[in-house]
Amino acid sequence: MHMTPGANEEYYSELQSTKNKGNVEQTYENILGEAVTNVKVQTARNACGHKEGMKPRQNTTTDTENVLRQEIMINLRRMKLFMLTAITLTFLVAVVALVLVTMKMADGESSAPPKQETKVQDQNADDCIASPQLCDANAVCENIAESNICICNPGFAGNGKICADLNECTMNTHNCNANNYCNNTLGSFTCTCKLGFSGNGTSCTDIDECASGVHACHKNASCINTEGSYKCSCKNPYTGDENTCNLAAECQTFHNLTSKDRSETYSANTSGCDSGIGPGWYRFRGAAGTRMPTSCPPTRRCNTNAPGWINGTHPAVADGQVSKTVCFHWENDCCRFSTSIQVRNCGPYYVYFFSGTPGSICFLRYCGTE
Ligand SMILES: [Ca+2]
Repeated sequence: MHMTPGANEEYYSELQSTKNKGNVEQTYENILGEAVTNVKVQTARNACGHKEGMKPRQNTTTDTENVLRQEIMINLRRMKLFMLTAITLTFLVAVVALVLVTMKMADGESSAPPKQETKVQDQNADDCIASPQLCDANAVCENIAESNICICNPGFAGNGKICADLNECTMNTHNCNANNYCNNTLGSFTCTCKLGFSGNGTSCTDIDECASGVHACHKNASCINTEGSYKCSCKNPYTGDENTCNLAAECQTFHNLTSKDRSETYSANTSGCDSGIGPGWYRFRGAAGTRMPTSCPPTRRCNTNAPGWINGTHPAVADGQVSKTVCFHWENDCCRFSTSIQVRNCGPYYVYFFSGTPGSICFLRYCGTE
């Protein structure tokens, strides 16, 4: 290529126009080499012109070449700086793009439709927390697949939105034992020892009111402990209830048999007859003795033919009113006749309930003895 020194600007423009192309540095080298060559050619031509009479311009050519070289080098440095800047910017842009892509992907993952279960759970969790009124106050809100549900607390029953207390006592689902009272409470129940039992509610034992002396039995009554309570039983010969025990009526009201001829030792006459005695309670007193004999007396005693005696023993006070057999001795038979009577031991004495004699025949009599 033939170039004049003034054509350097064109090459410089060409250089500028090609700086955006690939292999810029090589291009510059090529341009630089070509420019130098052109300068050398021009210098040679100037030399020829010198030969042709023109004054040679050796120093000027060298200066121009140096200026051009320096300018090209400056531009080359600028180009390198530009390239470095471009590469740096490209790298930064790439990094920023990568960050944005990463953030986008992360955001995409979080915003992408999650698994159904997770979504439901999150939504449900929000519902349970954000809207606790969805469930009854006595229910819990739980997350399950598809939707949240309300479950009544133990001790309650219902659909979760409305929960009603269960009465364990009436439903008989409590665990109170037979000695406990079941007390229904909201959502539960308690056990309380029944009256007559002591304990902590779950273990209750009977109180022995008789042994502890907390009973209310009468002084003439016996205290009998029972499971959960106690009973009072009037001591014989007392009768009544647990609060009042009085002497048995037959011990208070009776007929007195006091004649001497009623004694089993009496044998003067035999005309006595008790076919019409009673009915009523009788007590032997005075000359008649204190009670009936319990062994077979001889016949014709007690002012009668067949004297009556008790075949057996007298009752104790504690025995109360008892039935006894009275035998009448006749014709060598100690119990030729017999009848049943009532006897009570009144403590200091006995009373007997007589009502005639067997067959209402004569002559039979109830006899006394000491
Ligand atoms: Ca008791």
